[in-house]
Amino acid sequence: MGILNVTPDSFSDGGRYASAAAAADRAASLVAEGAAIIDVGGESTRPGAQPVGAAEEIGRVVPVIEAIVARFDVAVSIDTSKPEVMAAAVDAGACIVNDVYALRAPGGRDYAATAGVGVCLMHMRGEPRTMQDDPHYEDVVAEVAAFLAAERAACLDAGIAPEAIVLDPGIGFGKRIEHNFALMRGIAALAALGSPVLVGVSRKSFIGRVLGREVGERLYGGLGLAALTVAGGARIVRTHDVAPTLDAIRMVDAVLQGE
Ligand code: 7PM
Repeated sequence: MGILNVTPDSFSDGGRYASAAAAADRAASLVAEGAAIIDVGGESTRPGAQPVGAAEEIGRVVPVIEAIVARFDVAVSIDTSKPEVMAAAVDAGACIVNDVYALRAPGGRDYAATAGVGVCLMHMRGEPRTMQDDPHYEDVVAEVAAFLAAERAACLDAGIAPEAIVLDPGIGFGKRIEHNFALMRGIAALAALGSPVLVGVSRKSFIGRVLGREVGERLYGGLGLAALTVAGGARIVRTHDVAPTLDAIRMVDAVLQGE
């Protein structure tokens, strides 16, 4: 899953791809590198970020999604928590909803069930503005697994198909570094819940903390984590750097498959 930020304040590539045409060019690169999914996001989920209105978010993402689906045979996911943005994005051609609130907003699950789209359910403790304020867990893997199992069950109850659901531990979302580490060691417990697991580690701050690297210098650290998590059972990796990530996980896959 290649990341395409269309936020003016995005930390890594949003500001530079503010227009729909430029964003579609960036999408072309992600597709050429081998992305199966392009994850389009119009609201920053960075810790401390201010929320964006639905109309503003729709205005950012819809032209980009339309341009991508017109040009490329690739799945588009919409990174949003607002049902009205989900609907506008799906009307524009998105087929997956990637929601850091796991469809908990009123109408979110019902919308996804009716639209028949894929859903990524991510664990987050708190909300982006405050989630990194002193998060605590007794057993982070067990608590995240219990949350994802409950949200998955709620989606099934709402009529979302089991094969439409992906689960995500939400690395960096309301977690200390030791929580992120435990979750990356514990992917198998999440994969055991019965849905494919997605992980997002690309360029995240804990890589910078361990290695002493700025955001543009975290690729190799992220590749190590992509390999680790795929070896642990993750099936989808959300990344800014598709080509190197695909090489890393294809090698892991080749070894584990024995061919
Ligand atoms: C600042 C801090 C800006 C963190 C952006 C981020 C995930 C996601 C994000 C993830 C899923 C980033 C994050 N991370 N969606 N959206 N899983 N499903 O590094 O880990 O891209 S935003």
